Amino acid sequence: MPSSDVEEFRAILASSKNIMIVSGAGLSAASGIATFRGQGGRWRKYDAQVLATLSAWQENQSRVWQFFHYRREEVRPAKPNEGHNILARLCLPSLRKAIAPNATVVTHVTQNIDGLSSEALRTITAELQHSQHSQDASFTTTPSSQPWPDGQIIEMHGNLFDVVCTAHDCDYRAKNMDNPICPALGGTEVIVAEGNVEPVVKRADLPHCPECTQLLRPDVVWFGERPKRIQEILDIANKVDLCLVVGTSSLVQPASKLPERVRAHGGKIAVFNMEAANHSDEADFLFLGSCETELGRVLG
Ligand code: BV8
Ligand code: ZN
Repeated sequence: MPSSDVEEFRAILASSKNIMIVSGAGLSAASGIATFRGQGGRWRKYDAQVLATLSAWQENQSRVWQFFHYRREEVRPAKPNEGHNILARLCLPSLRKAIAPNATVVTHVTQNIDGLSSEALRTITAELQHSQHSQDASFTTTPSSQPWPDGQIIEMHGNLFDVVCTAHDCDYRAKNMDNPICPALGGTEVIVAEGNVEPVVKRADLPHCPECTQLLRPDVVWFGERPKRIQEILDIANKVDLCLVVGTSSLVQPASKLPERVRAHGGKIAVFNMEAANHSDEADFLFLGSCETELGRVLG
């Protein structure tokens, strides 16, 4: 039976050396981004999961690009919330030393493709560097003896604003912040959701590679595709002594299997979720509630 004892958890956090965070859509909910399985996880008449698949792409690239254009523009105005900021501070040695003084490697593996965790870390790092320039340089860097960099955010399912060329012999990939990403997609997100009033954007008008003119696709990991940097993630998980599982239904593999890998060698698991989720009954700690408030209350 998982504990919800804050002092017990803080003692484990204080003694942990290698910490992994595994986050999901619940971390970004307070930033106004629909979760996958909550009531917001639908677009027109389609289930978001159905559209996040290679077969949906092969069947109708226009519909998939309209879906991703819709999500790009849903995410664009969103800002990191306090949950993102607390996890970003845990990635920075000088900001975590009061609660995790022994941590030498913190890795944030996010299933989210909204980029908000990376944005929070960039912002807080810049603020820290700015303040360090006015004080001593206690902004430490990772000791070279470390097997992995400290404070990494790994977007294991990619990022909504990354595109990649579909041509097998072209290696074009890029960050693309254009709104709309191509003129033909502009405005399609406002088509009402009857579902059968679906604009058809011609393939020729979808985003194309500037290098080889072939079709571009969102550089995200669809169901059935290999998650990014998965071997590195699995290698790190083998050495983790505390895994924080934040805002995820823990239904999607291989992300949902990471805590099991941590527990296999005696690492501890702490779940922060609005409700009990898959595997949360096997966790060492379970803190139920909104992660944007629970993380602050529990981590101190
Ligand atoms: C792979 C990018 C092989 C695209 C996504 C049968 C059985 C088991 C597994 C499989 C199976 N058939 C196929 C599989 C494998 C499959 C899979 O797991 N399917 C599931 C559905 C059964 N996985 C794959 O295909 C993966 N690839 O396995 O390749 C491989 C493996 C290893 C090594 C080499 C090769 C690829 C999966 C990636 C799919 N792409 N996203 C896009 O976004 O469009 S997944 C997508 O769905 C998200 O990225 C996310 O990962 C997932 C949604 O999950 P959550 O983030 O958990 O969101 P959800 O809404 O479900 O839950 C939110 C939670 O937050 C809820 O619990 C809620 O209560 C809580 N919450 C809400 N608000 C708050 C909150 N908590 C706290 N505070 C709040 N405020
Ligand atoms: Zn190309």
